[in-house]
Amino acid sequence: MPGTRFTDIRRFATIDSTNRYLLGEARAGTPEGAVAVADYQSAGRGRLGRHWEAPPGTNLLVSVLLRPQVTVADRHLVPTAVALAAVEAIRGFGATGVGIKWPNDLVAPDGRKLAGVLAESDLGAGSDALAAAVVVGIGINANWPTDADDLPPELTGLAVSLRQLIGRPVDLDALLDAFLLALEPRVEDLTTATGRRALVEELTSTCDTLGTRVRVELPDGTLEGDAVGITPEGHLAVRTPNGDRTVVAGDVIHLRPGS
Ligand code: BT5
Repeated sequence: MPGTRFTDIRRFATIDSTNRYLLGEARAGTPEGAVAVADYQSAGRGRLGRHWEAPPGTNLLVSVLLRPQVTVADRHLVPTAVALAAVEAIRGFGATGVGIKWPNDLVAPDGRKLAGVLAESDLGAGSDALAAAVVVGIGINANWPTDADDLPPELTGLAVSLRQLIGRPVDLDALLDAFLLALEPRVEDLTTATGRRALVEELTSTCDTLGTRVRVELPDGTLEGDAVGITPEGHLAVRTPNGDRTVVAGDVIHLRPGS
């Protein structure tokens, strides 16, 4: 994509996972900016060992290789930058009301999932944390599902496509271009304190989680409360009967509007 760092775009008809591929490339020293796009993934990865589904040729399945100059503490903003870029691209196609379910899912106004983001790091041996690679993949449901009957039982009522939201088929190349163009300035933002503040502000204004009652699955248990804010670091503030808690990472479930 001219005018961006994303000039090395590698296209695959079929691959196991664009994230897996780019992590291998990162270890081999491929510079920042490499992009992998697939028509089909035979082992598309979600978080925590889950799977990402998309029939061949229907959706945007893309990963980018970044070597962000951020400290480990700010690394969670890398997938945030990707999610925000995807929101801008999707809005450019005319979809309204698309928001982010903290931290990185894109959801329609009714809560159905439109896109998911997976960041994987390669800190490497002896890791110079500042130079380490991060591969961020995103699956955007562009043309699948076409309608509510089109989904396997486990995704029924949970997934939605851009095509369903705007009522017309989506050109995947145009969506990829719009996404990479929107991503470039946000990757730049990662490198300065002002830029990172802008990303957190944008996340705050785009985040559907705020004001809802949430259940958060944490590594050491479950937390339930009202999502009341995004901290300056981009973490989720949750008000519980036992006081306010800051969630740095976790799986969030929206229960209902907050009390
Ligand atoms: C995610 O995981 O949402 C991250 C998905 C990242 C996929 C991209 S595609 C390009 C790149 N290469 C990869 O191999 N992966 C990345 P998570 O939050 O764990 O959500 C996974 C869950 O979402 C699954 O367990 C299903 O319940 C659901 N799911 C699977 N496919 C879906 C789809 N197309 N739309 C909506 N939900 C889906």
